[in-house]
Amino acid sequence: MDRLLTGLQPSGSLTIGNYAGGISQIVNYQKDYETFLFVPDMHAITVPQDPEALHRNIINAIAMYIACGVDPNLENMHIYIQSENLYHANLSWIFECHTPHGDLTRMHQFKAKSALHEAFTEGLVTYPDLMAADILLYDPKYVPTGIDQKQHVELARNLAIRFNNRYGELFRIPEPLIPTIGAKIRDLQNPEQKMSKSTDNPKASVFLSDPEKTIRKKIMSAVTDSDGIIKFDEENKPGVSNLLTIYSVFTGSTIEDAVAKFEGGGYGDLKKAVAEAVVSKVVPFQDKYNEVMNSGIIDDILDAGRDYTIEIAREKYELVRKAVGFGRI
Ligand code: AQP
Repeated sequence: MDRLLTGLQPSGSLTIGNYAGGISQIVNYQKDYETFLFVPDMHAITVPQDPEALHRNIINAIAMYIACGVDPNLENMHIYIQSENLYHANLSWIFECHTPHGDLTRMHQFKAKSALHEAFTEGLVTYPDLMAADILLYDPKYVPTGIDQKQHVELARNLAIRFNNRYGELFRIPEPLIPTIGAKIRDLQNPEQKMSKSTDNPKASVFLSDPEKTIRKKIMSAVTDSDGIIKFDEENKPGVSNLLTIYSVFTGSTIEDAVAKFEGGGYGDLKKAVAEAVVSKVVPFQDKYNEVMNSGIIDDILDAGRDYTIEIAREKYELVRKAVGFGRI
C-alpha cells in the first residue's frame, strides 16, 4: 500500500481552510493508502505559544480529525505527535546542514510570518527542513496539502533528490496532493489573504469549533465587492469566489454548479446558502468531537501511533546517519 502523510499545526483551533486543504483529503483517501497523520507541535512553537494552550490544542486537534471522519480503527491509519518521535528533529538537523540559507528565507510562509514577528526565531527560518524530515522519514507517495504548503513540499522533494544523488537512494520523492476545489480558502475579511487559524481578527476565520450562530454571523459579514454580480473570478472577485468555493467544498458540488445555482441572485442569498452548507456539516462534527473527547480513546490512539512510527523513522534515520558519516558504522 502506498503511503500518504500530512500534519496540521496545533497553533490554534482548526479552520474550515484546514478542513478543505488537509483533513477532508485524508478522509477521502484513508481507505486507499497507509496514512500517517501527525500533530506538528514542534512547528507550532516557531511562533510564540502558551504551553497550556498548546497541550490542549494538540488533543483537541486529534479529536477534531476523528470527528471530521478520520477513522482511527483502520489498520493502516497512524495518528501521532511529532515531538514524541525524536528522529524528526535529528533528521531536520542533517537537512539544515544541507540547505542553503537563501532557500529558506525565500519561502512565502517565512516572508509572511517573519513580517508579523519582529524578533522571529531561527525555528521560523528552518521550519521547511523540519517539515522535510517529517515527510521523508516515511517515504510517502503523496502529501495532501493546501496551496500554501506546496512550496515546502517542493523543498522536501529537492532535498530528497539532492540526497539521493549525493549519498545513494535514501528517499522516495513525495508529491503534493492539492485539492481541485478548496486549496486556498480565503480570509473572510481580507479575501486577498488565505484563512488562517492564528488570525488576529476573530471575524476572518470560521473555526470548526465555532457555535452555529457564530458561523452564520461570520459568513453573513464576509467581505465581497460592490458590483453585485455572482461569478467565479478569483483575481477580480476574491470574496465572491471564496464563498462559491466554500459552498462547493461543503456540499460536494462543482464550482460550475455553484455558479449556475446562484448567478443572477444577490450576495445575501449566496451567503445564507454558504452558511447553511457549513453549519450542516460542521455541527455534526462538533457533536462527534464531544463524544471523542469524552471517550478516553485518544491516549491509546497516540501511544499506538507513536510506537509504530518510531520504528519506521528509526530505520530510515539509521540509513541517513550512516550515509552522512555520523557515529559508528
Ligand atoms: N486557508 C486554507 N485553505 C486551504 N488549505 C489550508 N491549509 C491551511 N490553511 C488553508 C492547509 O491545512 C493544512 C494544515 O496547515 P497547518 O496547520 O500545518 O499550517 P498552515 O498552512 O500555516 O495553516 P494555518 O491555518 O494558516 O495555521 P497558522 O495560522 O498557524 O499558520 C495544510 O495542508 C495547509 O495547506
